[in-house]
Amino acid sequence: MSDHRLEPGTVLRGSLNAAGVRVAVAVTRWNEFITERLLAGALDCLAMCGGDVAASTVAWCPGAFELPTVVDRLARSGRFDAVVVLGAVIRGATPHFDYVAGAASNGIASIALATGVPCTNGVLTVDTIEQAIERAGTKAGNKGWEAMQAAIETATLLRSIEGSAG
Ligand code: INI
Repeated sequence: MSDHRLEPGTVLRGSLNAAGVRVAVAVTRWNEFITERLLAGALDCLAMCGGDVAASTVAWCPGAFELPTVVDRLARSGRFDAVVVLGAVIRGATPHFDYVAGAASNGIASIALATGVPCTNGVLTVDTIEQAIERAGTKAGNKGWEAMQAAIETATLLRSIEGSAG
């Protein structure tokens, strides 16, 4: 029996219903003062979307440079529908920032494409600690929350595509 749902004109959307969505979070110990708030925001979002916080996996990584290695292992494990990646890279006086931030974001994007597992980017790249604080649950929202929301929406969208394939 053919399935018509991926024919031209099809509109598919993800949802923010996290019931049954298996999530892992990779988070850095570097700038933990910030990243613990990103993690709290992410788990708060998961709970508000009906996800199982107690069943989710949280992997604490040394720094943002190590995130891709850990994210790759989590994504390839087959145990997760999405991996949420959290960190904070704060610019210093040397080019180190650019190498660390670039390695993290390029790595996350490559892993998501290579594995087909949504890996969402909640790694702050900012010039100052104040900018990090603003994005970790104060006046500019919480990027951990946003990364979890994107993970749930993308994972459920992929399910909907798979459920639509004839
Ligand atoms: N790691 C971060 O996660 N954030 C930073 O701001 C940072 N700075 O500024 O250096 C940082 N460096 C450590 C890096 O991620 C690695 O852990 C380290 O280079 C060892 O590989």
